[in-house]
Amino acid sequence: MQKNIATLFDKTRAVASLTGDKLADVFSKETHRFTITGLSRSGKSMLFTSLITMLKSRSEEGYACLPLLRYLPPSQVLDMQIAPIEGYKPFPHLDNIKALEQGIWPDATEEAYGFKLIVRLKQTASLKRHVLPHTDVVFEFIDYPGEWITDIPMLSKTYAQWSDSAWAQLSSGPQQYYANTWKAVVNQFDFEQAPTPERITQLLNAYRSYLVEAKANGISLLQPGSFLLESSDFNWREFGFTPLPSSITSDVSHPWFIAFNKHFSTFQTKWLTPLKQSIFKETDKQIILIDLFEGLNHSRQHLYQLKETLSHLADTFVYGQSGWFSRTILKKEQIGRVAFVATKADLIPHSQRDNLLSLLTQITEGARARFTDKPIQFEHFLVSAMQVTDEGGSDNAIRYKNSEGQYVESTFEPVPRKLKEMEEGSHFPVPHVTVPSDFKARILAGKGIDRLLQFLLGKEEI
Ligand SMILES: Nc1nc2c(ncn2[C@@H]2O[C@H](COP(=O)(O)OP(=O)(O)OP(=O)(O)O)[C@@H](O)[C@H]2O)c(=O)[nH]1
Ligand SMILES: [Mg+2]
Repeated sequence: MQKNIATLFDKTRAVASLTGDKLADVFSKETHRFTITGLSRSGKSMLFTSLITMLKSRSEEGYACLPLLRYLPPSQVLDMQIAPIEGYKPFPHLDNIKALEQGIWPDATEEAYGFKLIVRLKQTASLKRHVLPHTDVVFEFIDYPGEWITDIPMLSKTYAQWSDSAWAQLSSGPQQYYANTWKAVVNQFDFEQAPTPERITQLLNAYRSYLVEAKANGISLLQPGSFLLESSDFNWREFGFTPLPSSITSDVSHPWFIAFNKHFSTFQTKWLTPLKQSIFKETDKQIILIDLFEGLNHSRQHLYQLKETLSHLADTFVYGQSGWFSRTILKKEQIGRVAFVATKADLIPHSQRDNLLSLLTQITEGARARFTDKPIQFEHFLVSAMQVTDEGGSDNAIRYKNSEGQYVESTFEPVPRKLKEMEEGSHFPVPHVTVPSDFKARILAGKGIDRLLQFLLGKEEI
């Protein structure tokens, strides 16, 4: 471990040479926009925090900490700046670093943040079509609460369709075990009484309790995810709704149907439509972060449920960003590229990485199958925003500080390569790691971010 970190700090590390042509090719577009997509807790904010830390360290301290990033060699870069994006709150990088300094992980995201990375490049002969002495390349990144993404598919449904599908969904899979109280409330609820604000609140609170409990137990497809956030821009306390039994959703004259149908429509027009336009709009590349450890930690059924969620969101990942698909792929006749990234890969020993990658490939199967006839190329890879763990005494072991602050070593059974290899009723215990005090060096030692950047830059050779 020590050795790896030392290598990273070696300023003399050779950076592969670069010709101006390659550079012009990579930066033919001046602004690249990335919405790194991911369910709640998938690791978006930590990835952004690490990315900014790495880039700052690279530009301010001169460390070539992204050695594979050969398209942005320090000799070519005059300056790198992180700047806010108009209309977005600035990404709370310093708050996140302060939290890490105190040994705690950054807070879950509750609203949208943006930042842009402006890379000022030296002009080279082959870039002489530019008159200016330098070229600015702007990368825009948007961070948002993961709970928002699960709601986008609700845009294409009517209230009755959504309600019926939500009801079926909460009655199946591992989530059914958390839905019993909610169902009991509905069974006893008197829908003959008018839907007054008080009664709506009563029903809404019961449904929200289900969402909160299911989320705490590793369930990912929870709609509306926006209702899980305390401080939401959508006023769910006033315009909330819940699924209703099909005997009510099939009766368009039922007062409860009328009330919830109206609220659902407000949710679509006032919240989801602008959300899709501002956050899930066109981007240059699709990167989807996936946390496999929550599922591994719970059960095989949880992983199946995650697979179903990703398949359900496939349209949001690709077609939902229709601008991206039509502009980048159809018009330019390019191959679209979507990267599925398993995060927190430092939580398993190095020897298990291949197994994790194989499992990731199976988890994304359903999502990919939705696009078999489309010109989209999928890639899978593993990333750690921070290399929290160290290698253990054997191939199957890692060392880390546990929640009591003790430095411990854990030996792991192999990560299942396929879902069917995971036995019914078994689970794969994931270590509870704490933020280490040398977190900055461990951010710089994070794995896979350079490959991810390479992917963002659109080069084949990653
Ligand atoms: N070991 C390890 N843990 C990580 C890493 N990245 C994130 N985590 C853990 O995962 C948690 C969630 O990460 P976030 O980056 O906050 O996730 P998010 O996608 O922004 O989540 P929301 O804001 O809720 O949508 C963190 O609090 C850490 O506990 C990593 O690289 N390694
Ligand atoms: Mg976040």
